[in-house]
Amino acid sequence: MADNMGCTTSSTTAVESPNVMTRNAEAADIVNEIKTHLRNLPHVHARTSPYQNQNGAPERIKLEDSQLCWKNSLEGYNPTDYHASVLLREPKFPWADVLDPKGIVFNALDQSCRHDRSSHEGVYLVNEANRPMNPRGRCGLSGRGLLGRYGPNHAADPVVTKWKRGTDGKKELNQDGDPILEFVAIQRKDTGDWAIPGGMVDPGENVSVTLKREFGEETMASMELSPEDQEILDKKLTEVFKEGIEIYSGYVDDIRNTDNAWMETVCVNFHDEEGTSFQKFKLAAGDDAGGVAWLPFTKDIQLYSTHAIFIETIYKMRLCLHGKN
Ligand code: RP5
Repeated sequence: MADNMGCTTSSTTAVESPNVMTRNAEAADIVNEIKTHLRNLPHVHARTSPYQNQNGAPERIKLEDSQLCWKNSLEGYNPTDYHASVLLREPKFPWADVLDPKGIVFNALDQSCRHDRSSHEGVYLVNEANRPMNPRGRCGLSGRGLLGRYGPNHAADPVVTKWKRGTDGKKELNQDGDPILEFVAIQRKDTGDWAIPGGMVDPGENVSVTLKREFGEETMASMELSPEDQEILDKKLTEVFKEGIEIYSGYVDDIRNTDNAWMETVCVNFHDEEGTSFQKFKLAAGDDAGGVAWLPFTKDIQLYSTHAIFIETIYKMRLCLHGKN
């Protein structure tokens, strides 16, 4: 795989034919496009009201696209300051900041809690009250909402894919004559949406570990297994998660975002081209998930936050890399 796609090094071909190289370059372009697209897209989910679509939750100030940018002053903008009660409980949860952020150093790795306060988006603004400012602009609500950390709250999204195959092992085709991509999805308990089985990066944790851990917990109920079975599962996952392609790293338009706290993710695709390894996975919804399934990607698929854009990119990239055979 081409390095500029963020791929792990492949152990296979040493010399690639021109045809393969062209396809790799095209696939890299598809992946680069998503970043540009998402960077320029005004956030929408982060403006839905009431907060998290929950009855009784605070209302956000209604904002037009043209009113998001911090550089343009917005007279009378005085949003509700909201921190979910779970964040204010004593003793503090290790994953949550204290209410007053004045001692916190942003845009850097915070050694005190091993939380990375730097952003995939570059340096973000911090206001005079030492509150970080959402890199996509206003959300109509200040505070942290349901998010534990001021500034970026880092997640990782593993997208496990394979081609849909019939009982004869051949790829099934859609109406356009293209193969159908299936991915492992979970149904979120909080919103009921189907989503990529992603989750938060633990303090000091390497993203590659988060990807594997979250997939195990959410789609294989790894937390309910005995320590011996957990070890066996971990070995299996390490094997299939050896090679992935990074699709995106950056801001996520999540309904929990506020003016001062937001989600960011690293989305990585792990693909089973031959349909031999992931087939053996026994899916079982973990604690956080209401359901788990292999879902086929369709153009009109509705998923949590920007997850449908990630899957669409992966579909285009995989078609490009492997053709229609
Ligand atoms: C989304 O929230 C990310 O893309 C990731 O899928 C998810 C992480 O939050 P939890 O699932 O841990 O709530 O923004």
